[in-house]
Amino acid sequence: MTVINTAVAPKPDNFTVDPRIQFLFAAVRLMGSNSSIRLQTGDALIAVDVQNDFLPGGSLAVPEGDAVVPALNRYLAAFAARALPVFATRDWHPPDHCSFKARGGIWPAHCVAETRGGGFATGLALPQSVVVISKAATPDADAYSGFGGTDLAARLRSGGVVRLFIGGLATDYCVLNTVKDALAEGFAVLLLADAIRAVDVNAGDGARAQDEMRRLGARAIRYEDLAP
Ligand code: VGL
Ligand code: ZN
Repeated sequence: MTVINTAVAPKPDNFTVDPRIQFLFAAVRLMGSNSSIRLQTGDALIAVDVQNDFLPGGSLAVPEGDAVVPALNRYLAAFAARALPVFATRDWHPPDHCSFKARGGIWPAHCVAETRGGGFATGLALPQSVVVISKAATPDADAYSGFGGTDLAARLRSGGVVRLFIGGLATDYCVLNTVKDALAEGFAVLLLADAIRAVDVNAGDGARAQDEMRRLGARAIRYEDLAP
C-alpha cells in the first residue's frame, strides 16, 4: 500500500496559477468590462444640450446638471489632444414652442433661441472646431434626439465617424433619445456615465434610461476607462 502524505509535498519550483483562476480572468476580459478604450480616427464626441437652462438656476434645472461640465471637459481635452471631432447639440426653441406649458406642453419655457438660457454652459471647453447642432427650432416640432430633424447623421458619416462618445443632459430625455437614434443609425455608442445627469421627473427615470441604453447596445464607460 502506498501512502501519499500531502502535508509534506514539496512546493513546486515553478509557481503556476490555478486554472480555475485563469479561466476567471479570461472570462472577465471577454466581458470587456475592464478593457481600456483607445481614442482613434472615426471617434467623435457629442455633448448633448449642456445649456444654461438645464443647469442649477435655469428654468428647467437638472439636479447636479452643472456636474457634467468638468466631467465633459476631461473628455473634451482628450479629443482635442488627438484632433478628434466634437459636436454639441442644443435645444433651440422659439418663444412659443409646443413643449412649453403655455402651449399645453409639459415643460416650463426653456432654451429659447438667442437667450442666455439657451447658451452653452460657461466653462464648457468646446473647441473652436465644434459643430453645433440646433434642434426643435420651430414652434410645432419637438426633438429630444440630436438626430431629430437635423443633419447630424449625414455630418457624422461624411466625416468618417463610426463611434460616438455621448454625454450631457438630460440622461432620461435628450441623452436617451440621442443614444437610441445613434444606435439605430448604426454607430457604436459609448455612454459617458460620469458625464450625464437626469431630470428624474419620476424617481429612477435616469437609472432606467441607462439600463435601456445598455440593453440596446451602448457601453457605459467612465473617464478612467480611456487609455492614457
Ligand atoms: C430636454 C426636456 C425638454 C433635454 C429638452 O435636453 O433633455 N429635456 N427639452
Ligand atoms: Zn426642450
